[in-house]
Amino acid sequence: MTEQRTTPAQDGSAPDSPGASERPVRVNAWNGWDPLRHVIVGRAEGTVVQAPEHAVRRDYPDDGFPLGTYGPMPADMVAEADQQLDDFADMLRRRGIRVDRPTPVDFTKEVSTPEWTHESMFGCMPPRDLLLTVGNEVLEATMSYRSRWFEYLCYRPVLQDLFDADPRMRWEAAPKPRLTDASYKAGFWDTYNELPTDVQLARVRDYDLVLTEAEPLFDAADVARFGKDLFVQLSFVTNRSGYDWLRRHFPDHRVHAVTSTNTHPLHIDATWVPLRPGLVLHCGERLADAELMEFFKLNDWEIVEAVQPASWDHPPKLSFCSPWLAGNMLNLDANTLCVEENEVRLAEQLSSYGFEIVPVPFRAVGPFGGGLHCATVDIERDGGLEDYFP
Ligand code: ABU
Repeated sequence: MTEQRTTPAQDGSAPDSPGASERPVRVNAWNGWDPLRHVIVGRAEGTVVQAPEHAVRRDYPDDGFPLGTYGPMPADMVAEADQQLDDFADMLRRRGIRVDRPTPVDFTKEVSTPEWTHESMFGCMPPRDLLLTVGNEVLEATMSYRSRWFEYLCYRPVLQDLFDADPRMRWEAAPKPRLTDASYKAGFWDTYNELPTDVQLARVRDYDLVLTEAEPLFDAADVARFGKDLFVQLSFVTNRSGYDWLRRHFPDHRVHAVTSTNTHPLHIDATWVPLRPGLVLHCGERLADAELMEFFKLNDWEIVEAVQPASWDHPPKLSFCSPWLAGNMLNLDANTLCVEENEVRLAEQLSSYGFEIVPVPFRAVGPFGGGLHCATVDIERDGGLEDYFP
């Protein structure tokens, strides 16, 4: 029998609406657009600019963290981001959506495995990087940064609750990676950013980036779910072996490896964004593979090129996301999209396709790793497994 959870939120925020808390917990999500019933929303609390590591280069000379330095994000930025995250969570609750939140740990702590030690963790944003829901399964991704190796701990209380409440839930974790020096190309970041764009793009196309193929590595946010088809972007955090692991792990799906003309590929969810059956948003600056475009066109999907983001001229401090984060939206259903409130042009563009737009103040969350899609993980959406590319 499915247990009912009716406990109010423990964090002072609004409790789940009566409708949400009376429904049995049910892990079920096959795509990004079916009606949303239950979601995880991340937290900014405790986030640090992580200690230097092979996988990633953080260099914010104008914002107090020049190359090689690390430490807690400024308290005012954390407070503003957490306010926006809490307000967003409350808005979702008011719409009858059940909301869970992660439990931060001390991210300033040194962490280690028997094979390495790292001076810091990172945070518990964005949850979309770590968790992938496919049907009744929630899969913990490998991740590829040492600073994010232990991030799963922040989500274990929520995952344990889901597991206890839904007897159908499959709780999976991809093989914990070793992340020894063998997983990274030595000196990659010493030269990559200075290379001409055409050389960078050739390396993206040939998948010659920072990760080696020593072991499977992927972030969940490199996977876009379109029912029976999963599109996995090869990126700075997802290697071919990670794609291959996903392909074998989901034998009943068609799992596709994709790249785009993005010199700094990091998560697919601002590049190739499912909107509803038959409609996908594409970041025109990052041209998708010809085969990917063809696959969608042959199946009569319309590919909409996103307008230039409003955040183009105002990159936030300490942010490692591009302005294309504008396209990182959350569907409440196939007709309703949460869009960052400043992205008015994008909202207008999507309204013209018939979407109801819910504007959400979220710019302060960007420096913590993402937009409205990154900051969430869908746990339950209505609907079942469909083939949109028959
Ligand atoms: N997951 C966020 C992607 C951000 C970007 O494409 O810039």
